[in-house]
Amino acid sequence: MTDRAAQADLFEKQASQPLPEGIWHRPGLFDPLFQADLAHAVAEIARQAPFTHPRMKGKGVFSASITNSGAAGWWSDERGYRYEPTQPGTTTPWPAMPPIFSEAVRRATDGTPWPRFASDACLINFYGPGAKMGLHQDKDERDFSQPIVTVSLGDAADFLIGGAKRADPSRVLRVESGDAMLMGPPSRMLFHGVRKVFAGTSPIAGLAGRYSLTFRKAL
Ligand SMILES: O=C(O)CCC(=O)C(=O)O
Repeated sequence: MTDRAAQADLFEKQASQPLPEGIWHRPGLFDPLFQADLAHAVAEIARQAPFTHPRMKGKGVFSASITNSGAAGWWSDERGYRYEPTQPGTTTPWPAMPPIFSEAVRRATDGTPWPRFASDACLINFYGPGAKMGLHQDKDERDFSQPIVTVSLGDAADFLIGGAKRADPSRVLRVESGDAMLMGPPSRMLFHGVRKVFAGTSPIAGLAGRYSLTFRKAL
């Protein structure tokens, strides 16, 4: 068996295993109309706070481009990772979270252990051709008892769920437009990333690529 076939075989076996406690994958939670409305809301945010490829602390830039909405926006440059109350280099706040974002979070957390999750920061990643995100932990927030809620829009992607250490084995989960994904305790600090985005699979008219809306309690 080739390495690639062995990996595909492993991923297929993993797909039938239960997810770690605290990880909730809610496929198809949002219908096509709601997805289109979310995508419009993202376009409006991007009009006020354009997508950019953030710089890494070391060399290089992220392959996904980002913008933010809410009281605080996640940012990265030579000073490192952090949340910023205004768009970097300006005194302009990030665009406020539109009501449809709060509604998405409400629906995503309904029936989970975190029904009252109140997000103050939405990081929006855009994955164009070839973009991905390496394994990392989300640790720039103050309260790790709060979950991370991610909504996928556009192209499907392979999401990686690793362990508590970067070198731990990871499993892959296919996420599609309209899915919600929650990472809460005891899995809040697991390494995770995006291995591949499947270009051309977006069901949303006018969206070529993938948005992930990552709601967090940052402050
Ligand atoms: O795009 C995704 O689904 C994951 C995004 C992510 O891990 C992050 O922004 O930290």
